[in-house]
Amino acid sequence: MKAIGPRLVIATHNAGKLREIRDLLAPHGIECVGAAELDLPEPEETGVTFVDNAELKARASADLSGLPALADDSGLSVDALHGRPGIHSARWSEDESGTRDFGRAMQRVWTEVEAAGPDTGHDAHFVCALSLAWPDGAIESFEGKVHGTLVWPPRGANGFGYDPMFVAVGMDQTFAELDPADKHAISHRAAAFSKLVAALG
Ligand code: ITT
Repeated sequence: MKAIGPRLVIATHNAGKLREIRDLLAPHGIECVGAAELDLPEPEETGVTFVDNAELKARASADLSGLPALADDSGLSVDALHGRPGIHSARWSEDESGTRDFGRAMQRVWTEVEAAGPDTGHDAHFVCALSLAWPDGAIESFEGKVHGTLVWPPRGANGFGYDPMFVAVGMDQTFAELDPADKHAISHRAAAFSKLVAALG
């Protein structure tokens, strides 16, 4: 795979993701600049898969900045809801004006899981697709997952998004109760990152 340093655009406007991606890239000596710092617009997410959307975000930022760009498209996939909210995970948090509230999004997930009936269980997984795009048109994508269970009520103040209602397999604490370093050891984002780092050689 082509080199990505020394400067990489992180093609996200989500502060929680940007913090985690910076932490995960820190050991690799790459200078990261956020899309918001470069005033790059947020492209419309018209894809039907996580990889589609990660690729369109990475491509847009690489083309506009002239630098390699890394995008993350991710979400929560709930078995009882046949994989929803999935690629619509951010959209489930938005009201008509586009304001995000993950308390509302988590409540909707829980209400729909309860409505699905007692036999469907609470299994869920997070998915993360990472795409690296270069200004010359090259692009590479990697996907990671972490399996777990949904809990109610939400617990913990770390992390972001749906973290307060997700307990990974083998853990007792939600992702929002874990130290960030412990989430990074097992998360969907970390799993996608280790594939990316392996491909960098
Ligand atoms: P960008 O497109 O600008 O990167 P976004 O928040 O719109 O930001 P997505 O479309 O990929 O990004 O939405 C993913 C949503 O899934 C995100 O807003 C979170 O709520 C949720 N999500 C993803 N990773 C998560 C994680 O590690 N913990 C909790 N929730 C997560």
